[in-house]
Amino acid sequence: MSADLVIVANRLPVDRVTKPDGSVGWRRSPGGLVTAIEPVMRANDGSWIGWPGGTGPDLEPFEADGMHLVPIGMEPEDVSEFYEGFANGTIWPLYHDLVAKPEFHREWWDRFVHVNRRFAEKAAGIASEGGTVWVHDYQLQLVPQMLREMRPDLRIGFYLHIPFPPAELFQQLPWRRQILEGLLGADLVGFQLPGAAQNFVRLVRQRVGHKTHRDTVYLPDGRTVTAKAFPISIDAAGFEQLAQTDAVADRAKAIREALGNPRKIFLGIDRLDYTKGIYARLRAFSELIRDGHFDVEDAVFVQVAVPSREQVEQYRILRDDIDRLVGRINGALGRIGKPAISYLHTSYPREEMAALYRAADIMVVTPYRDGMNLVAKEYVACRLEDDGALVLSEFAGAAEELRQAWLVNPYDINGMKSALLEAYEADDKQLNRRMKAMRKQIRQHDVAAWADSFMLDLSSAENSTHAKSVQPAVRS
Ligand code: GDG
Repeated sequence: MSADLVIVANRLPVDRVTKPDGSVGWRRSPGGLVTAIEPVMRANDGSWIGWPGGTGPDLEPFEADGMHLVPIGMEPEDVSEFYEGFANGTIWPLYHDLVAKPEFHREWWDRFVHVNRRFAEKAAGIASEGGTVWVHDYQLQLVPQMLREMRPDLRIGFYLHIPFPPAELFQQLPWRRQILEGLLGADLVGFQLPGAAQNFVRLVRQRVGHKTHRDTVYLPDGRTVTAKAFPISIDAAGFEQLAQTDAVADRAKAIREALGNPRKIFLGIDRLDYTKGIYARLRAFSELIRDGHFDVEDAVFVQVAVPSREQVEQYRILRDDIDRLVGRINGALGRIGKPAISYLHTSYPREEMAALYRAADIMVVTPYRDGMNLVAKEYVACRLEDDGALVLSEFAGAAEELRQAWLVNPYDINGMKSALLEAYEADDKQLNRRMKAMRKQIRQHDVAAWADSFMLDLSSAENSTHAKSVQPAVRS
């Protein structure tokens, strides 16, 4: 079986579930990436290569939700050295402005090379002659070059979902040249923001010595590589429809009631990750209560922290730090039945997320660095009445589009306090004006537009002599 379009991502778009009778099944994972890519996959009869989670040998390819899925198995050492090690202990903090200290271990790097090669070999084995392969994210930055060496006939695209750091930070990486060369195997390298694409081109010029002009890199063999921004988005219409359902509206009301119908509900929803700035935002909120700007009868902060990367030490430390902070704040400021912070360390179905977005008056998104941040966009899409306030970090990619949010520097606690208070006190007219503008932006730049524009640019890449063109997605 060969495919004209192959998606290669660290994870498959489904999660393994054990049914009540003990048999194993697959459930589509809720992420935005699946929604984004699915229509293009269908239009091209594509295949998706990825890790199904857990450990064990490669399983047989299978169909799920109408998609052809090709699992890559991982050994325990792959998980600890490739996934938790090099991907999440080296690259992740390095690419997020060193919010945590990256660790550099040679054995992690060796494993990273080994696992990237297995992904590349799998893709080389199933892509049709002249087909297109779209590789995703920081775990697989070596795949484009490996794949090009195996299959020069392919058109290869790469998209980085997280930030790409400035040269001053990237420089630290002992394997900086190999990563740059890995990415240069692609015809098109996509980033969230123009600044990231510029960082990449500058590094290629300085470190690899290739000629560059604006967004184009000229390789000695005559090939060119384009580096460009494609800001990712959400299925805006899908979220809007979901938010409109009676079930979600009823649930939003029930949430408000369960919280004691406070005047204002603040909300944070994040993977429990040290880049997301959860600690500082909870401190800022609690100080507003302590300083007497409002009290726990008026306002509550609902913080959903979705469990993430729990085997990585820095994530365990973060979890303990947040647990302690929430305990301290609630102990000092809460009253019986009225905590200042309602803290939930769990994940929820999409419907519950939409209900939380509808229930919340002030959405607080304060990462120290974030590629885009889809939660901010989802909140905006769910505000059917054009009300509600968004407090958003300047350092989230989304801040480049959502200019009408209350933009904050997450390192500046006093600045965050002022913004939270302004959002709390804003009148309906002001909220309405800001939210209307943000909703228009999200509607016009949804995830379908993102995927289409990437595929369009990729299909016009001129390098691969035999490459076939890929069909854009057919959408209703
Ligand atoms: C990376 C980059 C970039 C979260 N909790 C639940 C749940 N979610 C969904 C949200 C949202 C997604 O997960 C999270 O996306 P973010 O963009 O906020 O953050 P990362 O996970 O760090 O994503 C980021 C993104 O890739 C895309 O390129 O924007 O910068 O770091 O869609 O709704 N969904 C459900 N239950 C949960 O409990 N169903």
